[in-house]
Amino acid sequence: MKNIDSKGHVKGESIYIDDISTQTGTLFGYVFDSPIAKGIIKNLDYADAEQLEGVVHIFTHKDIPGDNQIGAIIRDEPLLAENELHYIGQPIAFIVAETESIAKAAKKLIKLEFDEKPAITDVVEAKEKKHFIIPPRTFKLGDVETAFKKCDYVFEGEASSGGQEHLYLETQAAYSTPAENDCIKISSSTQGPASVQKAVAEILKLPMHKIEVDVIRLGGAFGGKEDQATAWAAMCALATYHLKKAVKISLHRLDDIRMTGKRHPYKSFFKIGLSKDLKIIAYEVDFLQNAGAAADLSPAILERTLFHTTNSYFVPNVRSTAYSCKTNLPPNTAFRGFGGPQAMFVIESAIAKAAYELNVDISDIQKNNLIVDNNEFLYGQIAQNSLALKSWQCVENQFNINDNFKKVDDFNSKNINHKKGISFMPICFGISFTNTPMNHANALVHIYQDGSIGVSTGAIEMGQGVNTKMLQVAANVFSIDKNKVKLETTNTTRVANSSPTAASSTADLNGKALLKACNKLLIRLKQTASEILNTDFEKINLKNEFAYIDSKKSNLGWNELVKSAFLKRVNLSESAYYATPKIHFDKSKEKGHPFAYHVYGTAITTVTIDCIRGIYDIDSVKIIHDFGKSMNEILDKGQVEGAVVQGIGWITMEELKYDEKGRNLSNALSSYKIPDIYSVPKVIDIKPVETEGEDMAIFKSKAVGEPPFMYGIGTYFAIQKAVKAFNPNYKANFDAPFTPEKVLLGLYNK
Ligand code: LUZ
Ligand code: MOS
Repeated sequence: MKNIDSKGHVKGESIYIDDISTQTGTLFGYVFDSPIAKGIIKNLDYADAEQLEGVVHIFTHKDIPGDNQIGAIIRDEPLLAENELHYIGQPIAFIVAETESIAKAAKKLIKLEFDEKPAITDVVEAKEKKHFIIPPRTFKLGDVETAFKKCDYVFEGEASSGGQEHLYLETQAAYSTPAENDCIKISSSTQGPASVQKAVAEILKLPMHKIEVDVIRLGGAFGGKEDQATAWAAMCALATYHLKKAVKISLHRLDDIRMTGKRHPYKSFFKIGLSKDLKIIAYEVDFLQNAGAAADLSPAILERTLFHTTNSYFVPNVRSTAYSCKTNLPPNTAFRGFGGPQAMFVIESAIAKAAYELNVDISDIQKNNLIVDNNEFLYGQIAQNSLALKSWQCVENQFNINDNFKKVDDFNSKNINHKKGISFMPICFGISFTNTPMNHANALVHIYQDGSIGVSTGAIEMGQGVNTKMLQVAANVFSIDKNKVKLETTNTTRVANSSPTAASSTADLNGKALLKACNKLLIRLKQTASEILNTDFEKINLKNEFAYIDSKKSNLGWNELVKSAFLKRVNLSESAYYATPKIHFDKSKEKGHPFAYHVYGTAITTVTIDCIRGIYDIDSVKIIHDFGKSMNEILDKGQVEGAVVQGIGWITMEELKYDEKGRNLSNALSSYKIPDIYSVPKVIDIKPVETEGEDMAIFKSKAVGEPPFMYGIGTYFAIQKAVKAFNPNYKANFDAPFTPEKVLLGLYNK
């Protein structure tokens, strides 16, 4: 089944925040933000700005009736700055005017006097000064000290990975409208409507029931709207609260890039120990996470980094420590993979380093250490149904791996100015929010008397097709045509206290809740049918919009059945709650069983580099991916393709640069390059690994949003091997993104 939104998207009829018809008298907001990365506000003078014709009001922290706070995990982030400034782009005032251009003009009239202080942008400096968001955390398995002494080989090194701009097509946006009795309705481009509702209620000192948050769909998010949609919604709501007027904001791209946080850059230090037969015996790593100026989701992201320390490998002795370093950059935030990719890049770097030193192929070490059933992850969970080795073997067989390696060698022996490289990238990603209490969802189903159905869940449609999957669940349970089911907007008055659409878990959690609600209704409808058809309940089945007695079709159709149930006063509405069973985690021991299951897969990537220019082409990425039993192959393949390209962008070309004053030098699409049609792999071949599926996944169809992002990491090592093929003196370092400039330097370093 195709994405139910595809027609609307193609015709331009799908509605995003900026497409919502505005009320008469709607006002427009514009943010006045910090021009410096660190300092103290001495004076804020907005008298002239407020005089400008068409300016309605300029809001500062003084206008906030409740807590000036949007920090969800740690209360360390004011909505509007009070005295201190912590990053360039930090909101200070919210200008509300009759038009956006007036608000923009007013911004230029605001005078800010400040005392500028030296900014910290570097994690090593932040760590030395002990500028931490939370105290460091350590996960341990076995005994690394003793184990390192027994290793035949020990290698140390460092690895860095860069940040990443989300570049969702729809920028951050919100539209708030007044309702009676001081209530406010907000349309927000958020992954987490319940968190927006809670934050706004606290800021306005109102009970949550006075704030309604509604989401039709997002134009992409990738994690960038898990936490960071809140500020804009809160500013609009603050203005609506005071002015009793509708207020809208839709960030301009450059403002969005400047003001919002991104993927966390990491700098990491590793030590890896192996035995003669290339078993990894011990692994030790320190992760330095660049959190930016406030906590945001950094502690949770740090935690996922720790969980993914050893990727899809079993290492019996591990010590992994992670530091969340506070710097003067915009608070970094969730981004597809959520700290997992950063961890996985480091162990892949450690393995590559060992392989280069030992003069073996990287894959000789990788394949030899894949996690198998009953191995223990460093956080205590035992591997079950591991597909690490199986997906690896499938890649070898289905894509003729020996042939591929040979072709690369042949090419390299025949060509001087072009070299090829090939790499394996296995992945293993844990599915569930690492914060156990977040693993729950609600669904609400109405069957209308004409047989049509309306479904509400806590899931946010952001292009990934979750609404299509939800529709499939309902249509499947009742065995009715898909056109009979409609997905309603995601709204806090229909589905309350939802977790954000994140952690790849949304189809699982909301799908399971929806399945439960539909099954409860199904029982009532079968009961009704058995009464009408005068037969036992157990004999009734609903199939293709008809009631069946055992396998014999009756003439009781779906519409008639629903109508009869309605007249018999059977309740045709139902809600249900689902909470992932079995998972738990004890933070005092850093042990538990945090994930419902893991998603596995293996990719092989082949690249060709141009040894004169340093530029490169990605010839192919061939993947065996663990979909479980996919409930929608079109959507799932689309997720894998998009994730691979986004992962390659992160590891190769997307280079965020800040100067020492904390200014983003890559603040536009002219200076920040994301993959386009010319730079994507020429071939992306995706095949499923054969498996029974996973009971904890909806219809055994595994979570797909984030895991394939990490296939992109393989490109780094394919390029590196190509550089090595050209320059025998190349000193491999692990400093992503591997831009053409760095390739060129690598090709000619001595
Ligand atoms: N968000 C979150 C996430 O709050 N917790 C998680 O574990 C997570 N994992 C991936 C992406 N978003
Ligand atoms: Mo996410 S990084 O699943 O919002």
